[in-house]
Amino acid sequence: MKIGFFDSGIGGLTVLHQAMITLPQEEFIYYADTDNVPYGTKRKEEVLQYVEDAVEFLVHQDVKAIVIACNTATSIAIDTLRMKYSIPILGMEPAVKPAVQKCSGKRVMVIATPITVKEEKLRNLLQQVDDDHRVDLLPLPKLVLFAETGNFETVEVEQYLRKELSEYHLENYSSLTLGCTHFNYFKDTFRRIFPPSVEFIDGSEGTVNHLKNILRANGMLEYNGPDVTYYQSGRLVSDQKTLAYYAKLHRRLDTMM
Ligand code: DGN
Repeated sequence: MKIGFFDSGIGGLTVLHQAMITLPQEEFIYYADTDNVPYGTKRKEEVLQYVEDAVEFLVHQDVKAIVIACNTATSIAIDTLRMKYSIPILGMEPAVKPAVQKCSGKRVMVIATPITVKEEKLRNLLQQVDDDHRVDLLPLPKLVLFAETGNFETVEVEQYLRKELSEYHLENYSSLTLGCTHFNYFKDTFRRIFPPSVEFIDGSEGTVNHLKNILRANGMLEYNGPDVTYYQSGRLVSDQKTLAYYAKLHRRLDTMM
């Protein structure tokens, strides 16, 4: 069975990319809601409806798990989706906790869409992990559209970011948390703007590792996907019984790691 990935546009591809590296045996379906991108500046109720429609579509493709590879959609819809469906539904979360843990007395900047910044989900997370009020939240509403129009490494993008960041003393920050999956496309531009000591943190790896753990715990990891072709003494193995046996061995090895 396949794993469904969803985002308003190309942002979630950055998470899918990570998943393809970590889970090379799996098959994926990627759903981009290109008719309705961007979400981050729309009304909450409207976004909830778009997300519910997309997830319904993926569920009908008979996926075994869904990754909401969008922080904005996660903030608004994850609780509703989890109540509605029994398959694992994973979301994104700005990686604030690791950022605060390793800030060594400096400040932490979190950038995201306006919805993610405003939503209760992020506020609750900050209450749990940001006792010393080290985190600054900055909405960057234009970046998603820049990404969707292929505007990545341009003067316009750099000027926009420099202007939005002009009020901040960037040398006071230990890290920049990318709280929107679209923002990964601008890492090179951020690198030019931020001092070299500022670390960039994004949530893709955390979400994908979580996905792997959930699939493993439910016995749903693939071991005989299209990427492995087996031979026995030069003969292609194509009979289902042997392939199933190899898959069983992989599963066994996996529990031993
Ligand atoms: N990629 C989405 C996120 O992580 O928040 C942005 C969605 C949008 O359309 N603004």
